[in-house]
Amino acid sequence: MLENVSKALKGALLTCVAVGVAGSGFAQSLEEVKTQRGLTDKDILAAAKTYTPSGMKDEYYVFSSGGQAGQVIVYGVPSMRILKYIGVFTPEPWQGWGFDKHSKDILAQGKIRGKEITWGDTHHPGLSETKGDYDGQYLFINDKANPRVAVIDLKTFETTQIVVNPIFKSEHGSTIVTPNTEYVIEVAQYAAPFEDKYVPLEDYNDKYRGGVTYWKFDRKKGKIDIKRSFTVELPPYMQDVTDAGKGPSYGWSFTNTVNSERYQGGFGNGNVPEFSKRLPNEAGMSAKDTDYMTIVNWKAAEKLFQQGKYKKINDHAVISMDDMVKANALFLVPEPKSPHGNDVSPDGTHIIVAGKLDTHASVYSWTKMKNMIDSKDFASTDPYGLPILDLKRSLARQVNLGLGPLHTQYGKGDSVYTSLYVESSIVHWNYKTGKVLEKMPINYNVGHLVTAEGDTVDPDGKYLISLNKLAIDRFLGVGPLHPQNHQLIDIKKGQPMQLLYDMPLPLGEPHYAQMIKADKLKPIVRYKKKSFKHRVRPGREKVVRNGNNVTIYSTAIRSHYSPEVIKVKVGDKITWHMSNVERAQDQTHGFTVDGLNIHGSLEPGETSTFEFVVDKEGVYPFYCTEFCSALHLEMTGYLLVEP
Ligand code: K7E
Ligand code: CUA
Repeated sequence: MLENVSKALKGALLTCVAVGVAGSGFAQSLEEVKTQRGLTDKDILAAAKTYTPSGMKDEYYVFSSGGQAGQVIVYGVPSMRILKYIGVFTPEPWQGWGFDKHSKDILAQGKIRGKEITWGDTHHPGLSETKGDYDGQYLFINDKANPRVAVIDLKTFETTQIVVNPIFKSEHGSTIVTPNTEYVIEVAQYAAPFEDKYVPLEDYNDKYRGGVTYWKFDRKKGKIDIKRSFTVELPPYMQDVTDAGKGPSYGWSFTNTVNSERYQGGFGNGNVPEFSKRLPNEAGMSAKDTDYMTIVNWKAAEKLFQQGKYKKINDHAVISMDDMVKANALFLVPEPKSPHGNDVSPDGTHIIVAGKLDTHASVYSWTKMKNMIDSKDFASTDPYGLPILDLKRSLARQVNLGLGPLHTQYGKGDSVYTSLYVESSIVHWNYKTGKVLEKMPINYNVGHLVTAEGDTVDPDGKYLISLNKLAIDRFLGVGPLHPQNHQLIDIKKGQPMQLLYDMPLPLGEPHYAQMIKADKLKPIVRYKKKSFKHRVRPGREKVVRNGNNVTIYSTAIRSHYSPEVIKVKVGDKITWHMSNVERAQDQTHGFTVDGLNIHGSLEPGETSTFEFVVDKEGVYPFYCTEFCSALHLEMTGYLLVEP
């Protein structure tokens, strides 16, 4: 330890030299800085482990949900430097996301029952996988509030598709990918009728439903193939966090299921008769000692789909519970009260479930459960005919971890880390022996955890991030709404966990994140010009009028637009194609026209299109919004609108 500290001190000293003003030597000695700022050796060590000098790059990318911001946050580890907010469900002006035709069209894919939705509640980003390993090609993200999933292309870090779930009214256990990204899994949360119609709560048991949707991913096209996707109908319980099986459990998915009481806010039809009608949901929904894990054989469901054994609801294929049960492909196993986290081990042999209201984590053995499934050895069935496996005989072990265990992440070997929401701690334990190894307090109230490559078949260990809900006293005050706090923790094997860094996140409430080796990603630095249908070549700029329709073909390059003066008439329908004809890396030009709610961010090689009608005569300056050169202010022009 001491040796490490002195090494780190030396590293930090070297850094001091590097940042010192040339010729002036040390501004201050390391000892002076330590004294002045009240830092300990441990602090200096933590700093040296995260400090990333200018030009040095991070080892990992983190893709974090942006929560209610409806976006994805990208940052680097170990520096914790934010790299990007990817506009997904919410317009993002800097990127022009939601302000040009292309991005408006993608956002319009996310309309729900005809209504435009300009926010989202993103929870679980899912990186595409090949053989159970992150492959760095695509990222998926869900919207819990407005049941949708989005596809992000990691070559451009741009959202390329939004798919609305046609039958769910909310969702949560999404987006989970199967080991070869065959499917992107989306799971309903609050039971509701699949059809878009009113059904009284009295019919809850019969007509309200949960479900799990398997969105077929076409990797070549980089798109979800809606026609080859299907939903497995589930009882009107509340389905929750989900994980995909791998190795011996490949072909299966596992979903936590709460409110097996089917309680409905005290107005219900007597599903929990011992409760008076005045009890709130939180009591009625957690009345029973156990809930369920829902086990789905998606390979078998895929077969039923291919055989046409489904009915169409809102033009979407739904496989019935009955058909799934008949195909020996749908099961339940009890879980301790109000389970939340549900995490399949890297080798696919175990599933760790943590129930918020139980101090234990339950380690389920897939071998045991599969044996019971194969020999049709069931303890009972639920009211919908789903076979229920015996709880005790499904468990490998239960381990007492502490108060409010939530989510588990896998480290190296048999090491796992579980967040304890109520205790505000992280517990490190061995899921194969059940031994608790270490507990570490965090600040404060952790939700999910993320480890390096944690959801792959071969996690890296190394780093753990605690995705904390509260920050309370950790940062400078910014009013009653505090930032979230992502705490980076060193979990290198054989050493005690060490807190390295607190990062305030002032965007959304991130729920889950995934951490991927940086060298797996191959982002581009310029667009292939040919990929844009309306590309404008230098020298071919023009304005074409066809009746009331005016099409403008223009280019942008340092430091001018062509053309610079454009005359149109009031009421003209304008289609404005703009190509950034730069080759140089990072030479972005912006584009906006006064008062029309238009904004483009044109990266090198990119063509964007803006469509609008000017319904008032006048003089409309347009200009480049990105400080692109010394003559950036001069990158401007006039749109003259004649009466
Ligand atoms: Cu626990 Cu949406 Cu995964 Cu929040 S969820 S923490
Ligand atoms: Cu182009 Cu400023």
